[in-house]
Amino acid sequence: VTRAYVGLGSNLGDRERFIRTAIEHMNRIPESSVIRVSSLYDSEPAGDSTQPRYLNAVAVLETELSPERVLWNLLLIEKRLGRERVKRWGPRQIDLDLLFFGDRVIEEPDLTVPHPEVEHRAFVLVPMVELDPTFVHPRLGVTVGHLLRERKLLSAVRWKGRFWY
Ligand code: A4P
Ligand code: MG
Repeated sequence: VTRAYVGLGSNLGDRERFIRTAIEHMNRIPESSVIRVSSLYDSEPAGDSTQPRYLNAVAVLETELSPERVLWNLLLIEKRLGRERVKRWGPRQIDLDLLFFGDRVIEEPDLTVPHPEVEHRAFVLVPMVELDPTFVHPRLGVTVGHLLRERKLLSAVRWKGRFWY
């Protein structure tokens, strides 16, 4: 069994509801279960800064599936929740990113793990540190706690309360 970390983001409509529904769907992925969810964080949009603010969280998924299979299931959930893919880094009801898959490093055409933006994003690092500050980024070889301190990204996210799961 592997611990996968999944980043959830929403910046259209009822953001909290999209995140909650996505977690429920994730818990129904075969041979997998959501064991923890971070708090919710309100964050400045990265990429296109004219889009609305995001609500972000990170969930821990324990799974027996392969990383490819987990990603496939995440993409299916995005589709079910009616995500319209307009543009890269643009607004969306729900975006699910496979941030980490245990200590695996994967470079495939359709799957890069750890997610390549992890170390630049407070809305990923802050919830990761909340879940486990000692988690080691397998490509960079340092903990997420270290990355967050070193990169001084904290100002870009606001704590929005615990996620009751
Ligand atoms: N893909 C490859 N590796 C992965 C991975 N580790 N996790 C491929 C998920 N997908 C991965 O993704 C396009 C393709 O990436 C997938 O089909 C998969 O095969 P996408 O979700 O359709 O495209 P995207 O999300 O628009 O682009 P991208 O590059 O994935 O962007 P990000 O990194 O997901 O960023 N600002 C704030 N504050 N909060 C956010 O959550 N999110 C984004 C999206 C931009 N700005 C944000 C936030
Ligand atoms: Mg994405």
